[in-house]
Amino acid sequence: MIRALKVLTAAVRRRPIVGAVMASVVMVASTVAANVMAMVLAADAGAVAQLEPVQTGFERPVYLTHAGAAVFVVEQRGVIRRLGERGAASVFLDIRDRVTSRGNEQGLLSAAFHPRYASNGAVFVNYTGDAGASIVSRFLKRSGGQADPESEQILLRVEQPYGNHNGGQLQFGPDGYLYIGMGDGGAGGDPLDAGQDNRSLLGALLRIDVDRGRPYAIPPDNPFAARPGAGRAEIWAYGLRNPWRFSFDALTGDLFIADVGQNRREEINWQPAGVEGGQNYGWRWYEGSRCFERSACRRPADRPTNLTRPIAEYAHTEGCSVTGGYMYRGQQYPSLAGRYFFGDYCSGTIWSLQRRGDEWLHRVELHSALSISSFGEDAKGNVYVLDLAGTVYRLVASKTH
Ligand SMILES: [Ca+2]
Repeated sequence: MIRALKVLTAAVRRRPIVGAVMASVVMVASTVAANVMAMVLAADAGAVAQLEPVQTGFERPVYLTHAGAAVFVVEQRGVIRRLGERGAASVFLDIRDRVTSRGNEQGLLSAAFHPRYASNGAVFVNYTGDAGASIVSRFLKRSGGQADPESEQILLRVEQPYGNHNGGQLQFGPDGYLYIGMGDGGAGGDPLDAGQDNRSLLGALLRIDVDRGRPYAIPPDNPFAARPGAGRAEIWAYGLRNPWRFSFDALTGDLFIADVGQNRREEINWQPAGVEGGQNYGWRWYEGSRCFERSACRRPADRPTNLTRPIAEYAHTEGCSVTGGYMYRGQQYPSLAGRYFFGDYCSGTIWSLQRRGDEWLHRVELHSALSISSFGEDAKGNVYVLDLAGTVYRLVASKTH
């Protein structure tokens, strides 16, 4: 049984090229304190997932990804290790000499293997460099199978005015372009208005072509590619606060962006495959579906009209920092199929979202004691859950399924 949901119908904005398709927004958060208490005690009836430990002993693992059958774990201080191997033998890349990880949200934050990694050996990383800047670099594999720390080519350097909200996710989209999540620059309340300022690369999802140009090219259909006065050409979507984790559905190419909230709401945004870019996800006008600053809501004439609302959100009674996950597309556990799993760093709760027609149904899948730093996916579609304390888990079907 799915708990009673407050379902709001809202338009998920698509550009005219794909038509105005209506979808629904499912409000994840319960407003009833009694429901919140019940959720702490047990997962919702019918929950399908549980956690199986895979390997422990990692130092602040913050991301997991794969290249073919090989699975890699990113450690925040600046090391990428192969899952399944121990000690020095596991080290794939060590760039601690250039990674700053003083702040909780700084460090080596993710990696993405080129879609043709098997032939070109290129792996891309996002880390905090000197002066706290966000750096996106490419490294190349050596003949021994490890990445060469001396092969670094910096593609992008974005100065960060504060230590927090560095985004950090890299993903190759189904279009072959590299997507880069950028936070709003930090502090609180987006003092730079970076989310809505498209002259800034902060507070946005960027999209670049790493196969052309030096060091990269702008995809010609990026929303501001032909309108340089309207915004930076790298921007694909904006209005984001700290999109710590986003992912593509391995089957459909749909994009899920989890945006970390400030005071009240955590949210999941959804961008169906094939839509044009330029989505405005609302920050700092909105935090989830709520006005962030009351004064902004009193000036409706100033409010942008092009906002894309989240498909799901929850209140800070249920967590404090959303960690985006993955749509399960593995073959091994049919009961998990078609569910997007995500969690909360503070509460350890893991939810799933499932699309039914125009609605997104949600369910609490389990309550963990983990500090969920990230989810990850391998080539078989297995979904992993990372505990910042050092252990990698795999999502498996619960014994009753
Ligand atoms: Ca938003």
